[in-house]
Amino acid sequence: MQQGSQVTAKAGGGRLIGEVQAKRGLVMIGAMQEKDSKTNAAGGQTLGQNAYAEMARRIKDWGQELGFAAIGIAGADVSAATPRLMAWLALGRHGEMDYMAKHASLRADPGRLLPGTLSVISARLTYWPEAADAEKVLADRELAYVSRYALGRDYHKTVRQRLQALADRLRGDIAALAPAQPFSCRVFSDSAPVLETELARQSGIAWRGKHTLSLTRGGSWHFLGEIYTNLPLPPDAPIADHCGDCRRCLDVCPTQAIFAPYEVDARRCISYLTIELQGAIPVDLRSLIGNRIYGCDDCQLCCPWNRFAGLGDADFAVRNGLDAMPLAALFAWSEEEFNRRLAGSALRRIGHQRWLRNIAVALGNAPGSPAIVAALASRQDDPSPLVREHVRWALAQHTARGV
Ligand code: B12
Ligand code: SF4
Ligand code: SF4
Repeated sequence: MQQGSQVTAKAGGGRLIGEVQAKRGLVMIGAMQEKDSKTNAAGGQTLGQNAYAEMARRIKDWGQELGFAAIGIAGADVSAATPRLMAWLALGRHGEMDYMAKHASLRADPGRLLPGTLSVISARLTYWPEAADAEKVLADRELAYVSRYALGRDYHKTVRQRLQALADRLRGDIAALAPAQPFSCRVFSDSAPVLETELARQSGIAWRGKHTLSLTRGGSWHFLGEIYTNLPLPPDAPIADHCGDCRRCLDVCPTQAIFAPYEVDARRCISYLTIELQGAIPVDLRSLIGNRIYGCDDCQLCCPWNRFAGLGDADFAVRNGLDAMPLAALFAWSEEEFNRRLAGSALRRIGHQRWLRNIAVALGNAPGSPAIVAALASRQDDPSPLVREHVRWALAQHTARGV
């Protein structure tokens, strides 16, 4: 918690310092600019290479002030990764995530998503919260395991708000340095067809782990976000991959969703089954889900690089005691309670019905105490056929075990 608070204090308190530094930077750049500027067709001044290099340095400083763990710059060409994306889609590994296939061409070409994009500012925001020990919660089958990224505030909004603040500073910088320079930008965090991991890799803020997630020497407990812009910023170099011979993430995955290094079949991933899948969870995978009711962290919990991870941003601090709640208590939440308690949380995205579906599966995997069986029995006549079917399956597990 302490470390997380420090990050936020820096993000807030740094804003003033940042403004002073930014103004100071403008004076220096203004002086430099005479040497490093061009006149465009309209007769206005635009920036030269050195000025863009200086600007890239300022963007990284502002990013740090806003609480980002790292900022890097990539070009707008992701063609190295697109054949694998297309192959993954062709093999149907995206399952029901139609948006992955529907917007593949936009994902494959940043210039189609935002015309004129020349550079991508890629950012990492860390989230590991101070919470109950993850391994202990996973081992206690009466408790619900919620992925550590989803215990606090919904990251989509938080990351984009911070990136927007960064984009606003950039806009101010451009307006002061070269008012004739046309400026366009858009911010994203898991909110549009963007190949985020590939851009993070290219920008040098992470390498791609064998679990396919972005990874650093400080671990993988971070979110990614981007600013697409028409500015020709100088790209950073990718960093080396440090997975080496390790294959722990492949070996621990409960459903063998990582069936080869860098190959995830989403249809088997617990994150997909508990968050993305709309309908029934395939019966053969239910017992492998254990007590994970929203997402899964196993391929990251086992990763040696996460031993070096510190606490993340305070915005992702645990809410509602969700880090170690009894399954039976969560199963009793009415729809009104679910919506009220989870306002502002990513969990709310799945809706009450799928929430109950997931908890029913976990209760079916829990030890057969009378309290667990009674909790399940209380929803035998739930109005939702989806919930009823999962409750029936869960009760049958207990019957088969002789409870
Ligand atoms: C769809 C999606 C999912 C799907 C599919 C996951 C997947 N691995 O593709 C599901 C629902 C399963 C999922 C789960 C999770 N997700 Co997700 N997901 C996404 C999303 C929206 C798109 C990812 C994507 O494009 N997948 C398609 C595949 C084809 O692309 P790819 O993984 O980049 O790599 C492929 C190729 O490019 C190729 N490849 C590329 N380079 C190289 C290099 C070499 C050498 C090789 C061999 C191959 C190779 O290999 C793959 C083909 O199989 C991104 C956000 C975004 N817009 O990018 C978040 C994102 C990747 N997810 C995120 C998170 C946090 C998760 C979970 C950890 C959540 C959880 N705790 O439950 C899990 C982790 C599961 C896992 N091991 O991937 C974060 C990751 C942050 C981080 N540290 O990396 C992201 C970036 C969202 C964000 N903005 O923060 N996710
Ligand atoms: S999130 Fe869980 S199920 Fe998905 S790939 Fe990682 S370990 Fe496997
Ligand atoms: S567990 Fe090992 S192979 Fe998997 S991402 Fe971490 S270092 Fe790489």
